[in-house]
Amino acid sequence: MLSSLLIAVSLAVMPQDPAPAVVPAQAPAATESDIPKVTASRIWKEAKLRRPIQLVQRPDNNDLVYIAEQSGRIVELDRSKDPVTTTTWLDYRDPVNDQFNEQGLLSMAFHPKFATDRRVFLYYSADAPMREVLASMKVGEDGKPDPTTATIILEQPSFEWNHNGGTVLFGPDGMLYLSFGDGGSGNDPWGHGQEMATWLGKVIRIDVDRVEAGQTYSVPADNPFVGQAGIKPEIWASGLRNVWRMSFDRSTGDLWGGDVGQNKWEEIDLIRKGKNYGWRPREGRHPTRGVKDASDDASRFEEPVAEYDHSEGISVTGGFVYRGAKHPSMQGIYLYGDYQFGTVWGLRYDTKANMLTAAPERLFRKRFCIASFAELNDGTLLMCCTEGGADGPGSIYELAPTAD
Ligand SMILES: [Ca+2]
Repeated sequence: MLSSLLIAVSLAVMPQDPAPAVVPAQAPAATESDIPKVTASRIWKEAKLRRPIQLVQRPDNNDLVYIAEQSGRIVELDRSKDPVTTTTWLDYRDPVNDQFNEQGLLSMAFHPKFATDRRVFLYYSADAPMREVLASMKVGEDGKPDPTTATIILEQPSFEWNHNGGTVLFGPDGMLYLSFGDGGSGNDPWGHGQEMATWLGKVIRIDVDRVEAGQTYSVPADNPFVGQAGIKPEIWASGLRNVWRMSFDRSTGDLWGGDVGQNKWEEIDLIRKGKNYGWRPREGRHPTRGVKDASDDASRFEEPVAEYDHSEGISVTGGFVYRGAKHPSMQGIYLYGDYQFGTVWGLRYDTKANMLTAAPERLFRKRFCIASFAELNDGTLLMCCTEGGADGPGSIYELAPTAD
């Protein structure tokens, strides 16, 4: 996320990419946009937060929300109280390594059947050796995670401090999905995005419910590359640089992701089974230079749903499709933003016809850093932000149309 700026600066000496723009596979529909004006209002001002990087709600409780702070602390917020109350739900700052600004506790997810399966899943950076960890922990009778039940499901060694992904979440199929960055540095020097023998630069899909003795997960039989030599069978989609945030559309089941760009293009992708999203031969809809690959062969790659260049933002934060009942005019709109610029856009996309039905529209730009969007059980969309730059205090905002 935020290090896009650092990367962009550190790579300023590299030859600039003169790649010509290619025509998008599907041009935006030429209809008048029906995307309403949307604004963000701060909520829960009493909550004292530091670098909130994700907010999730328990599937079985509408009052309690959980806010993951990058340091490794998780805050439980009771929104049924007025004013809201917060308590430290888990202090995992010791196992979590947040030395550099893309490291830390990066994502969390409750088991979708949390009422009966009391596991919470954490994705975080660890040190010595530097690696990313997916772990689970049981929530005890006292309602808090019990660190003595922590189980490491998988680990991925880090090549660099940056591009660590990642979002952990469950699909409507009950499977666990996790996004890995390309291993870091800049311009994917190891070629991980296209290398199918690594999880780096991929979204993976695993089953944490049907697990044989001695294992921590199983590979679903319908994963796209099961049984293919030289390919990690956990891989669901490839050619991704650093999907910081992704989400499922609760209505259609589509997986949406924001793939953070190098120094030119930020992209929104519909992440589909077995598809290749082009990194590093391509950034957004554009071929890159300096790769031994058919970089102008767009047919091998899945094009983004939307993209924007670095005059409009430098680090995309994937959002959610709004499916709440409260704001009919926002229904079906995919909202996403830019971490560094604080801009939020909305678009509509027909995922069956594979075309935009409302081109990306800039809804607002505010002076905060958008670390994440969040979806409550009732479909309400929120944002986790830091004020006054990346190190400012954390705040939660609610997204709503200015008029319904
Ligand atoms: Ca791409």
